[in-house]
Amino acid sequence: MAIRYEHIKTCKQTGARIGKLHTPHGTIDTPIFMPVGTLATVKTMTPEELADIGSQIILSNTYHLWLRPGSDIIREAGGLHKFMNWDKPILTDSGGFQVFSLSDRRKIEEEGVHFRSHLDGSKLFLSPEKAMDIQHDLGSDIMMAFDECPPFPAEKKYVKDSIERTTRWAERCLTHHVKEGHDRNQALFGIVQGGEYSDLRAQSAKDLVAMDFPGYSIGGLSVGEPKPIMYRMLEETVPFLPEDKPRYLMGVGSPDALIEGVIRGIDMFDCVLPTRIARNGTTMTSKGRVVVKNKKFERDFTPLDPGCDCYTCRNYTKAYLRHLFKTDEILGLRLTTYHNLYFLLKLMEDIRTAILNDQLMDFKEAFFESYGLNVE
Ligand code: PRF
Ligand code: ZN
Repeated sequence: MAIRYEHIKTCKQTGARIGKLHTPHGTIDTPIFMPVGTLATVKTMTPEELADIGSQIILSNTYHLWLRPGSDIIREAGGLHKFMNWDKPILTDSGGFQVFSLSDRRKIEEEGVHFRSHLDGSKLFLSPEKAMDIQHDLGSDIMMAFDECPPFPAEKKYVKDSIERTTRWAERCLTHHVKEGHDRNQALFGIVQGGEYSDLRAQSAKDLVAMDFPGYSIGGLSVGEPKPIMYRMLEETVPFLPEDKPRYLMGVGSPDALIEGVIRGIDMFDCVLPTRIARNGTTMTSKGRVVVKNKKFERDFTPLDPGCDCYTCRNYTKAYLRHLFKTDEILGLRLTTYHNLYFLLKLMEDIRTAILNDQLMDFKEAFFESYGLNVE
């Protein structure tokens, strides 16, 4: 077994849990947020900086790295860890979701998905076996099964056919993964789908759990549905997942959803949100979002978040950040990205401490009071 989940404690106030996930590249504390490094780089951040702010694991993408530079090149480099100089754990997504979100023309067949490259329009084909082969080349610690993420909303009949195919694909992924002999070094997660339909979520979860994956992802959420639906789907999915395996909610990273997800039993999250909004000058602070380009900061010589002790907040003012963004200076992107990641990683650390002290509900109320309830 490539990974092992060690349960540490369950919060008496909420039922949220803390644990440790042991992987081939080290142990991570859960619940955890994973910064996104789609193209083998978390945009603007060096791996040393990522480690400095407490990143324990990052996410990267099969689809993008397959196209550029090519998974053969990463294999020849000695794997993704060596290629990008990051020696802590890496999780890779399978490409399924990226094919559905980036490519307009695609055809789903039982064998796999035919689609066109979002770069040059060339014809491509991705299958469960291919998605495994690419992730074997990348050498990630945790790999994702090849799934279909239906859009929201979608007809129930469509979603039912889709989860059944996703389950068959998951079986093919597992078979190929084990046959190639990579299951001792790389852990393969199954991905629960089912749209907004509780019974389909339950069916998807049960079918995948019967295959005994070392961890389970929850996909198909945060795709445009209202947040109460996402929270209800978590409540109706998590009870079907084993207690001794990690649970990963894919593509979720707003502070409120992180807290609500942890309360519902989630251990792992990833999202481009903190890094993407940072690059257009939007930051997350203890008092809610701050848009640094705002005219009102022209002469504001105070830090972004006076309560934050990150490098950006210790050394720079809002007026300076605003100036960097107004003049398109690269340092601006680096400083806001640094702060946003620091903020979310610190939030996860505070959540873990609150669980340890059986105080996560109190923490949630205090956080929302300060951050504002109408968020993201
Ligand atoms: N499937 C995969 N990756 C994903 C998702 C999914 O459903 C989502 C949905 N939020 C984000 N990333 N494979
Ligand atoms: Zn800061």
